Amino acid sequence: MLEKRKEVLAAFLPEMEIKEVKELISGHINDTYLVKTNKGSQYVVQKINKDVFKDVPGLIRNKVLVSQYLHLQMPEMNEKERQRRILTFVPAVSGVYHFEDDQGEFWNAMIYIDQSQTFDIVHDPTIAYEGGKLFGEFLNLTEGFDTSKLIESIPRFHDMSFRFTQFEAALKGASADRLEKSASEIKKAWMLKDEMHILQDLKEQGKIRLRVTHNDTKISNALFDLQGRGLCVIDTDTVMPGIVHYDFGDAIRTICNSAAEDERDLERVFFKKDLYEAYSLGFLETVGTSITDLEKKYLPLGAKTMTFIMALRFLTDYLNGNIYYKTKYPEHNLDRSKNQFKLIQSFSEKISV
Ligand code: GN1
Ligand code: MG
Repeated sequence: MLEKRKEVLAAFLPEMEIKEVKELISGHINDTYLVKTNKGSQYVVQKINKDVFKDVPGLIRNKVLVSQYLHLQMPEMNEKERQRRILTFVPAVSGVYHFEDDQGEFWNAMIYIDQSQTFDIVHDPTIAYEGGKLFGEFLNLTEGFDTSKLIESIPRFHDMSFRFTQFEAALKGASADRLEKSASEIKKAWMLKDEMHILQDLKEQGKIRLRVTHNDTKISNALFDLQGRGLCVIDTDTVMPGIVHYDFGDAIRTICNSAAEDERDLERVFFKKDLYEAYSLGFLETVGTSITDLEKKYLPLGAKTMTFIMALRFLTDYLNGNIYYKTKYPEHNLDRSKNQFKLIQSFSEKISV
């Protein structure tokens, strides 16, 4: 627990008295804490998972560079306002933005944005619309950022060929029991393979361009104010070069699911078209002219592809014996995968790609 890690707190918040440290249960990868000081200021302090991210200082540099760039894109606001709209990282006393502890773990810190809320499940089209505006704005404002300044925090993160290679390796190593329990999902993965390569082919042919993308735009990575207006895009660990379809698609995957990503009762999992329309409206409003007609045409396929890639990754992790995502029970990843395949089926009944 972070409260016992005085050296971490001292690295980011020297000479501050800590009043409270609370773990924030969010995400499948990192350990995240809310730290309150006696002076009333609040911070998020995070240990970044170094098994998942091989170059954590590089990842933190990515996040800081993109945040600083975004701050420059909103000159009309004062600093306090900007700190509610854009993540603001706190440097360690050493002057860099990461701290390496004596166990070789890496930490980073940022200003906590209070008076805010997140959603795991969306019911209200206004929230979908506001979420669309927020992620569209992120893409629009980062359009001019030079992607050669960014490292790939996870190489080939949304690369379909790579994810299939991992899947095939997992199939070879999986136990008979796991293979049997996931037989139906394995079949579905193979059936969709060609279609799921279309966007990657367009990218590789240079028809869809690389730009800064967030790459983890699940709706719980969007902060809203208490009135439900979009506030800030958070969890920028995976900002790196990508295509707009990754961000559009991952948001749709999570907003338009009637249930949570790991809901086991598949009767309750279906695609909500009204939320799709509301999100798309907001997204197109703010992404503006930073996307081309061709990119626009392929947005629905982006939604299907991103839902698929998560289904495939959850399935792969299940076959591997749950080594990547945090899980609460042995079949958790398989349930997530089934859920995502069900969502694809329901999506396909309602949206043509
Ligand atoms: C992971 O850590 P978190 O929960 O923000 C994953 C995403 C998946 C997501 C599924 C680095 O994100 O790619 O979409 O779980 N992040 C990484 O909920 O693998
Ligand atoms: Mg994340």
